[in-house]
Amino acid sequence: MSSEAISYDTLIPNNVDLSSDRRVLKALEQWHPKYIDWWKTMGPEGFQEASVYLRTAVSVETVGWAKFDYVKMPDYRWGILLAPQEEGRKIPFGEHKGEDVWQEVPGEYRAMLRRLLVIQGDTEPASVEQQRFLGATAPSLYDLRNVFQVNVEEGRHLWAIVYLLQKYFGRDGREEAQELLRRRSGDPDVPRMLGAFNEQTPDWLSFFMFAFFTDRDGKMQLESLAQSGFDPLARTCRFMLTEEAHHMFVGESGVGRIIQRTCGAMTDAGIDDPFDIEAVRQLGVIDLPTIQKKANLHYSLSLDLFGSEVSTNAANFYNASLKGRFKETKINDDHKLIKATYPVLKMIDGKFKFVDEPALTALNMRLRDSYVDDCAKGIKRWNKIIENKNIAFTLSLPHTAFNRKIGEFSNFSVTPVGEILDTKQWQSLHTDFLPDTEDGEFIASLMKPETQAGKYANWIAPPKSGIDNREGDFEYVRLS
Ligand code: BYC
Ligand code: FE
Ligand code: FE
Repeated sequence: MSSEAISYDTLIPNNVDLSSDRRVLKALEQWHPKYIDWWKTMGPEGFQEASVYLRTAVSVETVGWAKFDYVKMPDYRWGILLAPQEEGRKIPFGEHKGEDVWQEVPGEYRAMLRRLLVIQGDTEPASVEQQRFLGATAPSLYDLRNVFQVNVEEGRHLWAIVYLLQKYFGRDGREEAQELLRRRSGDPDVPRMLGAFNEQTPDWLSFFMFAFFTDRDGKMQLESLAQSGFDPLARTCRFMLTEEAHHMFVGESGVGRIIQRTCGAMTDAGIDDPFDIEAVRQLGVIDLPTIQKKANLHYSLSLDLFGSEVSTNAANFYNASLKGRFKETKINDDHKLIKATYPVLKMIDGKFKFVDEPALTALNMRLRDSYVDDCAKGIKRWNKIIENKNIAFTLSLPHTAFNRKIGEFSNFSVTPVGEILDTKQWQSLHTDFLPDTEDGEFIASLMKPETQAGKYANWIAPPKSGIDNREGDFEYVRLS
């Protein structure tokens, strides 16, 4: 079977010829009901019977890969879809650079690869768990549909990883697949693996910020894994990235629409001081300084997802040709990093300094730098919206040392502009930088569901255009 055709002859749509791979098909079929169980208990609360206008992948070609239709989420056709195999692909980096890519897992890298897969896989269901209560307060049917689309796709990403685990790791893989359904976001006994995935997503502003900042870590990590010498992983990630683009869109446009509405309401009311928080909140919209605080929070949590700036794990992943750099094949160097160095920001004698480290151990720092650049572009577009309304306010990314729990800066208290504070100063000032209880309560007070087609809650502007080119009053979710 060609890798383009998606087969629907088993319960699990796929382009990996599952019907002739009985062992893996059986393992997946046994896992399926457990997944559905998990989805029904930990997935979107209260909307399992609703008909949602979702897109389902029907091809892995870049054009026309999706079809839109009403689906009840538990009936979504979560499939196993790998991007087409590239003829003659060679390993692009690391010790095995130039060799043919692997179609099986090299024994010496089995443990390392399994670890990478499990960490990646763990984030997917975690985000669904974090978002499970948002349906009750959606600002429109359009937004409701979008969060559900993101959720089913994160579910599919879990399937993607579980397939790799079950196909290439036998019994251990099956055990890991079970564990992926057992851990729970925020549960102190069985938490998810990475910090940001145990945080709450209490409101829609947080959701959009998460989709902008945290899904973007997903994009960067998937880009790095898409370079992998282990070809099935590379191909899986390449297809996941096509879905990730929509998650970025939901995040960026969601925050953008909130900013637009806030600025519009301020202009209409003749308020030109963005720091007159009380006056702005009276309008039933979210003031810009609070939006900045939420950005500070989600950005700093997401920076932690890159791990320590200097990491031997990262060097090992790269040397093993398992995890490359962002746009690896476009970089002009030896792709082995034998003698190369890379500047790493550190705190030395109370001051920030760049220190050259071996480029191999500095790979997390490098990926984080690429991430920061990518985030900055989105911030610029948000600022354009504010500028167009002539409001004197600029959103910005906080200093990379701000509010960190992992890496070089985890023991320091640093403000968004990079001033170093002592613990006492931080205690009295941190609510200036991060959302506090009062901010949370105010935002929560706005979170009332809007379920009439074509209507939007007061605190968010309608989107520029509909999903799948649908008109403004299209019923994206049919509630039952
Ligand atoms: N929280 O050398 P270090 C996505 C652990 S998001 C808790 O500093 P390393 C998505 C680390 O595991 C993308 N623990 O870091 C987004 C290690 O533990 P062990 C997910 C952390 O290993 C939205 C120890 O600390 N994919 O797809 O170089 C919605 C020392 O580690 C954290 C990946 O992350 C943390 N933040 O890099 C849905 C790709 N950071 O081994 C989905 C795969 C580090 O000592 N993962 N630790 O027990 C990796 O490449 C790496 O594991 C990391 C960490 C980049 C995460
Ligand atoms: Fe994902
Ligand atoms: Fe995502």
